[in-house]
Amino acid sequence: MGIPRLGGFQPTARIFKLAVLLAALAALCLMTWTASSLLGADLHLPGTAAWRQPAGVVGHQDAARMSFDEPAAGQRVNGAIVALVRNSELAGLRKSIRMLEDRFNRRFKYPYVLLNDKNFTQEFRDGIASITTNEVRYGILDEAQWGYSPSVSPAKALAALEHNRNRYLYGDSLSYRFMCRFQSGMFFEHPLVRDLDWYWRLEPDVEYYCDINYDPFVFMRDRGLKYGFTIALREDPATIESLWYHTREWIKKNPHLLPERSLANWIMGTDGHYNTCHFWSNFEIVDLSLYRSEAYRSYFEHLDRAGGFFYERWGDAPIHSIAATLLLNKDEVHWFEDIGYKHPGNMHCPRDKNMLARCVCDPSQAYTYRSACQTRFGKVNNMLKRRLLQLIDESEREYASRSAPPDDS
Ligand SMILES: Nc1nc2c(ncn2[C@@H]2O[C@H](COP(=O)(O)OP(=O)(O)OP(=O)(O)O)[C@@H](O)[C@H]2O)c(=O)[nH]1
Ligand SMILES: [Mg+2]
Repeated sequence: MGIPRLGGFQPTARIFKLAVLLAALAALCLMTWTASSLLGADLHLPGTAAWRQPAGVVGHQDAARMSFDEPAAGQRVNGAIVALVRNSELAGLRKSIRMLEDRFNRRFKYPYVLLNDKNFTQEFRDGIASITTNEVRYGILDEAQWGYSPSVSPAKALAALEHNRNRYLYGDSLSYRFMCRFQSGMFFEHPLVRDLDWYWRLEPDVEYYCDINYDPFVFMRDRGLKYGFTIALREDPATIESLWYHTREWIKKNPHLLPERSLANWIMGTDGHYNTCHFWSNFEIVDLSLYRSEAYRSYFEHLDRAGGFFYERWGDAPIHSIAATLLLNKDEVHWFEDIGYKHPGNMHCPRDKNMLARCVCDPSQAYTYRSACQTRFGKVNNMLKRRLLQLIDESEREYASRSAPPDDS
C-alpha cells in the first residue's frame, strides 16, 4: 500500500532539506535572541545602523556605554601630549587642555609635556595644575634648540626680517623663526620627548568638539599608521619661496633614502612643483620614528644649512608635511575626520551623521570640506619613486629659470 497520498502533494527530498534548513535557522535566531536578552547586550549585526561606525573609531559599541569620567582600561602607547608654549599663553593653554581633557584625556590619562624657551613661572604651573590631574612634565630649551641655524648669518637674518615685515604674518618675528626651526627639527630630541614613541601636538587656544572615545595612538599603532592630521590647507607661497628648490636638491642627492612608493602625489602635480598643500601641524599625532629616521634628519639638516628658516619664513607645517608625504605611503597617513577641531583661523567638524552625533560643532562652518588640499588627499594614490625622480628631472630646466636659489652672499 505505501504512504497514503495527501491531496496529490508529493514531498521531494529537496523541499524536505529546505524545511530542515529553515527550521535550524529559526532555532539559531531564537537561541541568539534569548542569550542576548539574558546578558542584556545589544546585538549589532553587520549591515544594521547600530553596527555602522564612524571611520576610524574602534570599540564603539563598548565605548558608547562608558561614562566619560571612567578611566579607559587596556593598552596604551608610550606617548604624550606635547606643547611648546609661553608663560603669557597660560589662559589659552588652560582652555586647550580643558577641552582635550573633557573630550579625551580625562579617561586616557596621557601625560603632558610642556616646553618653553624660558623658565615656566609658578603662576603658570599652578594654573595648569588646577585644570588637570594628569601628569605634567615641564622642560626648557637650550641654546642649540632655540637659536639660529649654524650656517645662518644673524645680520643677514635681521635684514631679511626687515624686508619681510609687511609681506606676511610674523614676517619680522625672530622668535617665530626659532619656533619653526625647533618644531621642524629638534623637538623630538628634547630630553622630555626623546624617550617617547608617539606624540600628539597641542597649542594654546585650540578647541576640541567631539568626544574621542577610543585611543587615537593605539588606533594608529595597530594599523601601521604613522602620521595623523585633521586639517589640510595651502601655505602662503611668499613664506617658502625657495623651500621646494632645496627639497628638490635633497631628493636628487638622496634617492636612496626614499621609499619605493610614497604619497608625493599629494604635494606635487605632473609639473614637478610643490602645490603648497600641507597638514596643519598645530594638530598632529605622529609615530616619532618618522622624525627620527635617517631620511628625515638628513632632510632637516639640508634645509637648516640652506638658511630658509631665517631668510624666509619656512614653517614646520610644510616641512613635516613634505617629509611625511615623501617618506610615507598613503596607508600610513590618516585623516582623523571624526575629531572636530579648531585652531584660530580654520575649523573642522565632521559632516558624517554618526561622527557628528558625538560633537558640538556645525559642519557647514567646517573649512575642511571646502579645502582643495583636503579633497586632493581623498583622491590621490601613491607615486612610484621612479616617477617622482622622473618628474623632478623633467622639470629641472623650467624650475631653475622660475626659482632662483637664495643669494648666499
Ligand atoms: N615658549 C615659546 N613658545 C612659542 C613661541 N612662539 C610660539 N610658541 C609656541 O609655538 C606654537 C606655535 O606658535 P603660534 O604662535 O601658535 O604660531 P601659529 O600657530 O603659526 O600662529 P597663530 O596661532 O596664528 O599665532 C604655539 O604652541 C606657541 O605657544 C615663543 O617665543 N616661545
Ligand atoms: Mg598657533
